Amino acid sequence: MKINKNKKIELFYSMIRMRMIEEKIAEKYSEQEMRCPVHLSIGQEAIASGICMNLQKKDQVLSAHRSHFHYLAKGGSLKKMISEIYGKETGCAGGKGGSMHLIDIQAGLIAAVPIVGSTIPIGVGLAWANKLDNLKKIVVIFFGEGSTEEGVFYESINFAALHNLPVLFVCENNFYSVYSGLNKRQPKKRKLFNVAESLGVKGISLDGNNVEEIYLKAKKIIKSVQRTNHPFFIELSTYRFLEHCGPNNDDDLEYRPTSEILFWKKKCPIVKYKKKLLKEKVLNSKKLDKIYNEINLEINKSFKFAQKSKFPKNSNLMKNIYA
Ligand SMILES: Cc1ncc(C[n+]2csc(CCOP(=O)(O)OP(=O)(O)O)c2C)c(N)n1
Ligand SMILES: [Mg+2]
Repeated sequence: MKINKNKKIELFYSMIRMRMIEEKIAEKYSEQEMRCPVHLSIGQEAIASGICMNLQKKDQVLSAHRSHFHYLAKGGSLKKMISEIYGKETGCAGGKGGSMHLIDIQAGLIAAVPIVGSTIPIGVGLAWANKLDNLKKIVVIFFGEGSTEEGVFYESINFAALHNLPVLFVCENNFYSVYSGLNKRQPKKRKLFNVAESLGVKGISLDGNNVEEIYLKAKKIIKSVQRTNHPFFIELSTYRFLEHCGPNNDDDLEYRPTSEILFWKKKCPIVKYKKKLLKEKVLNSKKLDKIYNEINLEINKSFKFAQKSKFPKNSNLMKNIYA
């Protein structure tokens, strides 16, 4: 299957926009106006873009602590996201959640929860409810490979297989859980998608930095999940470029070998794709400048909007609490 020129530009635009947004968050974080922790996904853009480009508005997404890209790629509002990070009432969670608790039902981001693994059963439950109600929606659960070390992961995969639920598990394998490498946590030869398969959910592993491959493969998989109501598991290898939590580079801490960092920087999903599109003449420097300017304008407007917005009222403190 081929991707047309407009879709290629859309994929590139979505990735570079997400990166520029997080670069701005990183730049402004030291101003101490964003008072929540931020887990930036720079380096992992291709996954959110490639998968979500295949979703419809009615489809539902869940995420974890590293959630900005999932919200943006699902069509969330940049103004609402930045406002949420600034703790303002105009934020998507009314300013009470911050970066790790993005939620926007209209946009289809049903929950982002930083308890590792916790949104996996929520997503499976949602898919079950959708199936019982005969709603033709797909649920996509994004999680890091660290989540596969939580017991609830196994229970959820089993349940999705048992009840044939329309859910897509998307495991972003960036090989680290905070400072612990996967090679210190799991046996060397294990493939995470094999674990899902052993429990009855079909899976594949993909290069998480190749946006076109992700987009095309996910298109087929999502169609098949919709048609058959069978769950599917995609494992994508990728790398986060910045520290686990915060706006900085932490290469000096040496928990990740320099050769490994260099290897993955060379595989940057955006640099690689830009080169490809320039070569194919889908992009040129004039078009690129137009894209950068447009995105910069949007970002600056959104930050201004967030900074000008009000903090939530004290009287709202106990509202929307589940009890
Ligand atoms: C149940 C639980 N245990 C530990 C933590 C602390 N913690 C926060 S993020 C994180 C790493 C998770 O790694 P992974 O799932 O691979 O996601 P990544 O940060 O690599 O995107 C940990 C251990 C937590 N939030 N929840
Ligand atoms: Mg990880």
